[in-house]
Amino acid sequence: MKDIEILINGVLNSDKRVIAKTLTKVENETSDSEELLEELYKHTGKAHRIGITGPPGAGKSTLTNNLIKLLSSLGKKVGVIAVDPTSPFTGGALLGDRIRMQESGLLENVFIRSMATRGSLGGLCKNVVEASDVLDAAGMDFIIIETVGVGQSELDIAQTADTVIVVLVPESGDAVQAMKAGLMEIADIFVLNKSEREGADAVAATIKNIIHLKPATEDGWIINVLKTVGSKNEGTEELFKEIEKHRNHLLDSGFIRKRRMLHLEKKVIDLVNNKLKVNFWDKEKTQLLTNRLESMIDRDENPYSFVKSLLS
Ligand SMILES: Nc1nc2c(ncn2[C@@H]2O[C@H](COP(=O)(O)OP(=O)(O)O)[C@@H](O)[C@H]2O)c(=O)[nH]1
Ligand SMILES: [Mg+2]
Repeated sequence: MKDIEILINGVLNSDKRVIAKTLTKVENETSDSEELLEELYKHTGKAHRIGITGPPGAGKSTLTNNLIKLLSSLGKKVGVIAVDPTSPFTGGALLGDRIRMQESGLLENVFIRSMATRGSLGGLCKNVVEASDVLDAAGMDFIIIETVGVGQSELDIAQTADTVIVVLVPESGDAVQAMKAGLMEIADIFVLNKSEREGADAVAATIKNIIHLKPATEDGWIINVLKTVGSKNEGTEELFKEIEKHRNHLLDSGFIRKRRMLHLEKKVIDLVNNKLKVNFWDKEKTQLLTNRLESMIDRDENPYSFVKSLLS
Protein backbone atom coordinates (compact mmCIF):
# COMPACT_ATOMS: atom_id res chain seq x y z
CA MET A 1 0.00 0.00 0.00
CA LYS A 2 1.17 3.53 -0.76
CA ASP A 3 1.99 5.77 2.20
CA ILE A 4 -0.93 8.01 1.41
CA GLU A 5 -3.37 5.09 1.38
CA ILE A 6 -2.11 3.97 4.76
CA LEU A 7 -2.77 7.45 6.13
CA ILE A 8 -6.23 7.64 4.59
CA ASN A 9 -7.22 4.23 5.91
CA GLY A 10 -5.91 5.19 9.33
CA VAL A 11 -7.96 8.40 9.39
CA LEU A 12 -11.09 6.62 8.20
CA ASN A 13 -10.56 4.02 10.91
CA SER A 14 -10.19 6.76 13.53
CA ASP A 15 -6.64 5.71 14.39
CA LYS A 16 -5.56 8.50 16.74
CA ARG A 17 -1.87 8.24 15.85
CA VAL A 18 -2.61 8.51 12.14
CA ILE A 19 -5.07 11.36 12.68
CA ALA A 20 -2.34 13.26 14.54
CA LYS A 21 0.16 12.61 11.76
CA THR A 22 -2.28 13.71 9.08
CA LEU A 23 -3.15 16.88 10.99
CA THR A 24 0.54 17.74 11.22
CA LYS A 25 0.84 17.39 7.45
CA VAL A 26 -2.20 19.56 6.90
CA GLU A 27 -0.99 22.16 9.37
CA ASN A 28 2.46 22.31 7.76
CA GLU A 29 1.06 22.12 4.23
CA THR A 30 3.43 19.34 3.24
CA SER A 31 3.62 18.37 -0.43
CA ASP A 32 1.24 15.42 0.01
CA SER A 33 -1.28 17.25 2.21
CA GLU A 34 -3.44 18.35 -0.68
CA GLU A 35 -3.73 14.83 -2.07
CA LEU A 36 -4.74 13.65 1.39
CA LEU A 37 -7.44 16.30 1.63
CA GLU A 38 -8.66 15.50 -1.86
CA GLU A 39 -9.15 11.86 -0.91
CA LEU A 40 -10.70 12.62 2.46
CA TYR A 41 -13.21 15.17 1.17
CA LYS A 42 -15.84 12.66 0.11
CA HIS A 43 -15.87 11.28 3.64
CA THR A 44 -16.64 14.66 5.22
CA GLY A 45 -19.94 16.38 5.94
CA LYS A 46 -21.24 14.12 8.68
CA ALA A 47 -19.87 15.87 11.75
CA HIS A 48 -21.62 18.79 13.36
CA ARG A 49 -19.08 21.61 13.73
CA ILE A 50 -19.38 23.82 16.78
CA GLY A 51 -17.38 27.04 16.96
CA ILE A 52 -16.74 28.51 20.40
CA THR A 53 -15.40 32.03 20.52
CA GLY A 54 -15.26 34.99 22.88
CA PRO A 55 -12.78 37.14 24.79
CA PRO A 56 -9.74 35.58 26.50
CA GLY A 57 -10.57 34.20 29.94
CA ALA A 58 -14.32 34.03 29.32
CA GLY A 59 -14.28 30.29 29.94
CA LYS A 60 -14.22 28.84 26.43
CA SER A 61 -11.79 26.04 27.30
CA THR A 62 -13.68 25.24 30.48
CA LEU A 63 -16.97 24.98 28.58
CA THR A 64 -15.29 22.95 25.84
CA ASN A 65 -14.00 20.57 28.46
CA ASN A 66 -17.48 20.26 30.00
CA LEU A 67 -19.02 19.59 26.60
CA ILE A 68 -16.38 16.97 25.79
CA LYS A 69 -17.18 15.07 28.98
CA LEU A 70 -20.92 15.26 28.39
CA LEU A 71 -20.72 14.23 24.74
CA SER A 72 -18.33 11.45 25.51
CA SER A 73 -20.63 10.13 28.25
CA LEU A 74 -23.38 10.02 25.63
CA GLY A 75 -21.17 7.80 23.49
CA LYS A 76 -20.43 10.53 20.93
CA LYS A 77 -17.09 10.87 19.19
CA VAL A 78 -15.67 14.34 19.71
CA GLY A 79 -12.85 16.14 17.94
CA VAL A 80 -11.49 19.39 19.33
CA ILE A 81 -9.34 22.01 17.69
CA ALA A 82 -8.06 24.66 20.08
CA VAL A 83 -6.44 27.58 18.34
CA ASP A 84 -3.75 28.95 20.61
CA PRO A 85 -3.03 32.63 20.45
CA THR A 86 0.63 33.40 19.76
CA SER A 87 0.71 36.02 22.45
CA PRO A 88 3.46 35.19 24.97
CA PHE A 89 1.36 36.79 27.70
CA THR A 90 -1.09 33.93 27.64
CA GLY A 91 1.53 31.26 28.35
CA GLY A 92 0.12 30.49 31.78
CA ALA A 93 -3.43 30.15 30.57
CA LEU A 94 -2.31 27.88 27.77
CA LEU A 95 -0.58 25.58 30.17
CA GLY A 96 -3.82 25.39 32.14
CA ASP A 97 -5.65 24.66 28.91
CA ARG A 98 -3.36 21.78 28.07
CA ILE A 99 -3.72 20.12 31.43
CA ARG A 100 -7.49 20.33 31.36
CA MET A 101 -7.62 19.26 27.74
CA GLN A 102 -5.31 16.35 28.39
CA GLU A 103 -7.57 15.05 31.09
CA SER A 104 -10.37 14.93 28.53
CA GLY A 105 -8.00 13.62 25.89
CA LEU A 106 -7.73 10.43 27.86
CA LEU A 107 -11.35 9.71 27.13
CA GLU A 108 -11.55 7.05 24.48
CA ASN A 109 -13.68 8.75 21.84
CA VAL A 110 -12.08 12.15 22.14
CA PHE A 111 -9.39 13.61 19.94
CA ILE A 112 -7.87 16.97 20.88
CA ARG A 113 -5.56 19.08 18.78
CA SER A 114 -3.97 22.35 19.63
CA MET A 115 -3.08 24.55 16.67
CA ALA A 116 -0.89 27.59 16.60
CA THR A 117 -1.98 30.82 14.99
CA ARG A 118 0.42 31.84 12.28
CA GLY A 119 -0.19 35.50 12.77
CA SER A 120 -0.76 35.82 9.04
CA LEU A 121 -4.19 36.60 7.74
CA GLY A 122 -5.83 33.74 5.94
CA GLY A 123 -3.40 31.09 7.13
CA LEU A 124 -5.36 30.47 10.26
CA CYS A 125 -8.66 30.04 8.52
CA LYS A 126 -7.42 27.65 5.89
CA ASN A 127 -5.66 25.26 8.22
CA VAL A 128 -8.44 25.17 10.77
CA VAL A 129 -11.01 24.36 8.12
CA GLU A 130 -8.84 21.60 6.64
CA ALA A 131 -8.04 20.21 10.08
CA SER A 132 -11.78 20.06 10.77
CA ASP A 133 -12.19 18.15 7.51
CA VAL A 134 -9.68 15.54 8.69
CA LEU A 135 -11.53 15.07 11.99
CA ASP A 136 -14.82 14.96 10.10
CA ALA A 137 -13.53 12.20 7.82
CA ALA A 138 -12.28 10.39 10.93
CA GLY A 139 -15.92 9.93 11.94
CA MET A 140 -16.30 12.47 14.72
CA ASP A 141 -19.94 13.19 15.59
CA PHE A 142 -19.06 16.64 16.86
CA ILE A 143 -16.09 18.89 16.21
CA ILE A 144 -15.51 21.76 18.62
CA ILE A 145 -13.32 24.61 17.43
CA GLU A 146 -12.19 27.04 20.11
CA THR A 147 -10.79 30.38 19.00
CA VAL A 148 -10.15 33.60 20.87
CA GLY A 149 -12.53 36.28 19.69
CA VAL A 150 -10.24 39.24 19.43
CA GLY A 151 -9.29 39.50 15.81
CA GLN A 152 -9.87 37.79 12.54
CA SER A 153 -10.17 34.30 13.99
CA GLU A 154 -13.74 34.56 15.22
CA LEU A 155 -14.86 35.60 11.79
CA ASP A 156 -12.97 32.68 10.28
CA ILE A 157 -14.73 30.31 12.65
CA ALA A 158 -18.03 31.43 11.14
CA GLN A 159 -16.70 30.13 7.82
CA THR A 160 -16.72 26.54 8.96
CA ALA A 161 -18.94 26.16 12.01
CA ASP A 162 -22.52 24.92 11.74
CA THR A 163 -23.25 26.38 15.16
CA VAL A 164 -21.36 29.38 16.55
CA ILE A 165 -21.35 29.90 20.31
CA VAL A 166 -20.20 33.27 21.62
CA VAL A 167 -19.10 33.21 25.26
CA LEU A 168 -19.26 36.38 27.31
CA VAL A 169 -18.91 37.15 31.01
CA PRO A 170 -20.84 39.61 33.21
CA GLU A 171 -17.95 42.10 33.35
CA SER A 172 -19.10 45.54 32.35
CA GLY A 173 -18.65 46.46 28.75
CA ASP A 174 -18.22 42.90 27.57
CA ALA A 175 -21.42 42.88 25.55
CA VAL A 176 -20.57 46.20 23.96
CA GLN A 177 -17.05 45.02 23.14
CA ALA A 178 -18.46 41.88 21.57
CA MET A 179 -20.77 43.94 19.45
CA LYS A 180 -17.87 46.05 18.23
CA ALA A 181 -15.77 43.00 17.45
CA GLY A 182 -18.50 41.63 15.21
CA LEU A 183 -19.29 38.73 17.52
CA MET A 184 -22.96 39.60 17.63
CA GLU A 185 -23.32 38.99 13.92
CA ILE A 186 -21.95 35.47 14.00
CA ALA A 187 -23.55 34.07 17.16
CA ASP A 188 -26.16 31.32 16.96
CA ILE A 189 -26.09 30.88 20.73
CA PHE A 190 -24.88 33.26 23.43
CA VAL A 191 -23.44 31.90 26.63
CA LEU A 192 -23.04 34.13 29.64
CA ASN A 193 -20.42 32.24 31.62
CA LYS A 194 -19.33 33.06 35.19
CA SER A 195 -23.00 33.82 35.72
CA GLU A 196 -22.64 33.29 39.47
CA ARG A 197 -21.17 36.79 39.44
CA GLU A 198 -23.03 39.93 40.31
CA GLY A 199 -24.86 41.64 37.49
CA ALA A 200 -25.22 38.50 35.38
CA ASP A 201 -28.97 38.89 34.96
CA ALA A 202 -28.62 42.51 33.88
CA VAL A 203 -25.97 41.64 31.27
CA ALA A 204 -28.04 38.73 30.00
CA ALA A 205 -30.96 41.15 29.60
CA THR A 206 -28.73 43.61 27.72
CA ILE A 207 -27.60 40.92 25.31
CA LYS A 208 -31.20 39.87 24.77
CA ASN A 209 -32.11 43.48 23.98
CA ILE A 210 -29.30 43.74 21.45
CA ILE A 211 -30.47 40.50 19.82
CA HIS A 212 -34.00 41.91 19.50
CA LEU A 213 -32.62 44.94 17.70
CA LYS A 214 -31.05 42.76 15.05
CA PRO A 215 -33.08 41.99 11.96
CA ALA A 216 -34.55 38.48 12.12
CA THR A 217 -32.31 35.85 10.59
CA GLU A 218 -33.26 34.51 7.20
CA ASP A 219 -33.66 30.98 8.51
CA GLY A 220 -35.93 32.02 11.40
CA TRP A 221 -33.62 30.85 14.17
CA ILE A 222 -34.16 32.60 17.50
CA ILE A 223 -30.90 33.31 19.30
CA ASN A 224 -30.94 32.43 22.97
CA VAL A 225 -28.81 33.62 25.87
CA LEU A 226 -27.83 30.82 28.28
CA LYS A 227 -26.23 31.26 31.66
CA THR A 228 -23.47 28.88 32.73
CA VAL A 229 -20.96 28.44 35.53
CA GLY A 230 -18.27 26.56 33.68
CA SER A 231 -15.99 25.99 36.65
CA LYS A 232 -18.86 24.17 38.42
CA ASN A 233 -20.03 22.41 35.27
CA GLU A 234 -23.39 24.14 35.58
CA GLY A 235 -25.49 24.66 32.48
CA THR A 236 -23.60 22.22 30.28
CA GLU A 237 -26.64 20.04 29.56
CA GLU A 238 -28.75 23.08 28.74
CA LEU A 239 -26.01 24.24 26.39
CA PHE A 240 -25.88 20.90 24.65
CA LYS A 241 -29.68 20.90 24.34
CA GLU A 242 -29.51 24.31 22.67
CA ILE A 243 -26.80 23.06 20.28
CA GLU A 244 -29.00 20.09 19.39
CA LYS A 245 -31.95 22.42 18.93
CA HIS A 246 -29.96 24.56 16.53
CA ARG A 247 -28.67 21.52 14.70
CA ASN A 248 -32.19 20.14 14.28
CA HIS A 249 -33.38 23.55 13.15
CA LEU A 250 -30.72 23.60 10.44
CA LEU A 251 -31.52 20.05 9.39
CA ASP A 252 -35.32 20.46 9.39
CA SER A 253 -35.28 23.78 7.55
CA GLY A 254 -32.68 22.59 5.07
CA PHE A 255 -30.56 25.61 5.92
CA ILE A 256 -27.62 23.41 6.80
CA ARG A 257 -27.06 22.87 3.09
CA LYS A 258 -27.27 26.58 2.34
CA ARG A 259 -24.90 27.44 5.17
CA ARG A 260 -22.37 24.83 4.11
CA MET A 261 -22.59 25.98 0.50
CA LEU A 262 -21.65 29.47 1.66
CA HIS A 263 -18.70 27.98 3.53
CA LEU A 264 -17.67 26.11 0.40
CA GLU A 265 -17.88 29.20 -1.73
CA LYS A 266 -15.55 31.02 0.64
CA LYS A 267 -13.24 28.02 0.79
CA VAL A 268 -12.88 27.75 -2.98
CA ILE A 269 -12.22 31.47 -3.29
CA ASP A 270 -9.57 31.23 -0.55
CA LEU A 271 -7.96 28.25 -2.26
CA VAL A 272 -7.77 30.09 -5.56
CA ASN A 273 -6.40 33.23 -3.93
CA ASN A 274 -3.75 31.26 -2.11
CA LYS A 275 -2.71 29.34 -5.19
CA LEU A 276 -2.55 32.48 -7.30
CA LYS A 277 -0.45 34.15 -4.66
CA VAL A 278 1.94 31.23 -4.28
CA ASN A 279 2.27 30.58 -8.00
CA PHE A 280 2.38 34.18 -9.06
CA TRP A 281 5.16 35.44 -6.82
CA ASP A 282 7.91 33.21 -8.13
CA LYS A 283 11.58 34.15 -7.80
CA GLU A 284 11.63 36.02 -11.06
CA LYS A 285 8.65 38.26 -10.33
CA THR A 286 9.75 38.90 -6.76
CA GLN A 287 13.15 39.97 -8.09
CA LEU A 288 11.50 42.13 -10.74
CA LEU A 289 9.47 43.91 -8.05
CA THR A 290 12.59 44.50 -5.96
CA ASN A 291 14.40 45.89 -9.02
CA ARG A 292 11.63 48.31 -9.87
CA LEU A 293 11.09 49.76 -6.39
CA GLU A 294 13.82 52.36 -7.01
CA SER A 295 12.22 53.66 -10.15
CA MET A 296 8.82 53.75 -8.47
CA ILE A 297 10.04 55.67 -5.42
CA ASP A 298 11.78 58.12 -7.79
CA ARG A 299 8.48 58.53 -9.67
CA ASP A 300 10.03 57.38 -12.93
CA GLU A 301 7.39 54.70 -12.95
CA ASN A 302 4.04 54.24 -11.20
CA PRO A 303 2.85 51.08 -9.42
CA TYR A 304 -0.31 50.85 -11.53
CA SER A 305 1.34 50.52 -14.90
CA PHE A 306 3.93 48.21 -13.35
CA VAL A 307 1.14 45.90 -12.15
CA LYS A 308 -0.47 46.01 -15.59
CA SER A 309 2.79 44.96 -17.20
CA LEU A 310 3.21 42.20 -14.60
CA LEU A 311 -0.22 40.76 -15.32
CA SER A 312 -0.08 41.00 -19.09
N1 LIG B 1 -15.79 32.26 38.63
C1 LIG B 1 -15.80 31.51 37.53
N2 LIG B 1 -14.66 31.17 36.94
C2 LIG B 1 -14.70 30.42 35.83
C3 LIG B 1 -15.93 29.97 35.28
N3 LIG B 1 -15.66 29.26 34.18
C4 LIG B 1 -14.33 29.26 34.03
N4 LIG B 1 -13.73 29.96 35.04
C5 LIG B 1 -12.31 30.22 35.24
O1 LIG B 1 -11.91 31.27 34.37
C6 LIG B 1 -10.57 31.10 33.96
C7 LIG B 1 -10.46 31.16 32.43
O2 LIG B 1 -11.14 30.05 31.87
P1 LIG B 1 -10.76 29.43 30.46
O3 LIG B 1 -11.70 28.33 30.21
O4 LIG B 1 -9.32 29.11 30.38
O5 LIG B 1 -11.08 30.67 29.50
P2 LIG B 1 -10.77 30.86 27.93
O6 LIG B 1 -9.59 31.76 27.82
O7 LIG B 1 -11.99 31.55 27.40
O8 LIG B 1 -10.56 29.52 27.33
C8 LIG B 1 -10.12 29.78 34.53
O9 LIG B 1 -9.39 30.01 35.70
C9 LIG B 1 -11.43 29.07 34.85
O10 LIG B 1 -11.31 28.15 35.90
C10 LIG B 1 -17.15 30.34 35.94
O11 LIG B 1 -18.26 30.02 35.53
N5 LIG B 1 -17.02 31.10 37.06
MG1 LIG C 1 -8.94 28.75 26.07
